[in-house]
Amino acid sequence: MKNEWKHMFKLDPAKEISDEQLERVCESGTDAIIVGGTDDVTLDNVLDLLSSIRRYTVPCILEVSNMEMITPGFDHYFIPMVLNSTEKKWMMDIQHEAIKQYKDIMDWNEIFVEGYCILNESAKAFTTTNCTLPNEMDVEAYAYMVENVFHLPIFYMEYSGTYGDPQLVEKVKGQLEETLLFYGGGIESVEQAKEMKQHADVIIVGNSLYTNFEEAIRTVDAVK
Ligand code: 1GP
Repeated sequence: MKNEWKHMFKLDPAKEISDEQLERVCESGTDAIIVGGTDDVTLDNVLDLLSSIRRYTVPCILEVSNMEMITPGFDHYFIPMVLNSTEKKWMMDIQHEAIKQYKDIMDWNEIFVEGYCILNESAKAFTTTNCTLPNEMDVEAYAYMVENVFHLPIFYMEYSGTYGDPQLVEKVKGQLEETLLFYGGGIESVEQAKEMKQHADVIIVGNSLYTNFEEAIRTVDAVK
């Protein structure tokens, strides 16, 4: 696991970004670009975005949210297991199906499984995967399980679309020794980036690239 990672941008293949902005994202000094989203993600728009990012040297990661978007050519693949989904499908069955289809070509040096905890009830991913909102003790116990039961490399606190609770991020970090803590959601300023990075190993900045580009770019230097 790359524990020198500190900052990543997440680009949504279904959203527009200009060539000039993409260049600045890729040359920003971020540790990697994650390609991922919930709605309207297709193989075509994933391949378009991948080929644009590939003009630069920044590592590129595919976060797999449906089977149709899987393609070779990325440096790494993140596979989420949604811990607080009420449906086994999102924790186990899709991954099981993917292994059946692709295990002969899967390179486990490139693949990282994420224990995913979705903490914003309004996030599209929360409703799509039929999540329930965990309380603080639940989240801490999920983190503990990800490290000690499942031995996964990443625990991802996903607040997508809203800024989360830094005190909870701090408590969750206290549960983890080996597993890396990823925080994503609502980071729109240098101050927020710094606040979450105090506790999380890696912060992920997504939506603010599409709403306040200049400030989003500044989050890289804020945490490096
Ligand atoms: C989304 O965690 C990322 O999957 C980042 O969240 O889009 O709210 O920045 P935002």
